[in-house]
Amino acid sequence: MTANRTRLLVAAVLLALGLVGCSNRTPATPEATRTPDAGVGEVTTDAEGVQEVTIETGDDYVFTPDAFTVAPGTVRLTVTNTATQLTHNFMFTTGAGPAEITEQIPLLAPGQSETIEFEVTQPGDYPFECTFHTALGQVGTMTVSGGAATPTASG
Ligand SMILES: [Cu+2]
Repeated sequence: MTANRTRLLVAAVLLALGLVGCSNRTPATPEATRTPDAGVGEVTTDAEGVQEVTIETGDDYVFTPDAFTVAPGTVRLTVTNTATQLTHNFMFTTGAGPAEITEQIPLLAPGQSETIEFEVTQPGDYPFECTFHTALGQVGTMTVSGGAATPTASG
């Protein structure tokens, strides 16, 4: 009796998490449950030509924004975890982009912010993910455009 109830409960939880059930259904795109800070997702270029962009994640399974575009060159990417509960990470999906980007943020605790810097040369789409929550849809894409970066700020 108790075991049956437990099994039922486990099945219900798994169903709720979408881990079982119809597997050929396209998962719903998650939506951020928070408002991003000003300037988040905006790509700016400093005097040295370094492109800077900040993306956020929080107590949900979404990168905000989940897509941004940079030009070939140096990218300084900051990922801020505004969560009070959830730990995330950030890495480019292995073997998925036109070229490998090995820089990553292995662990981003609630309230933490980390910056990585890397070079991109080959245009195309570079998928990234939080490997803790890939199954929950916490993925995104950095697009490298064909042109060179133009400075948007001086200093
Ligand atoms: Cu995550």
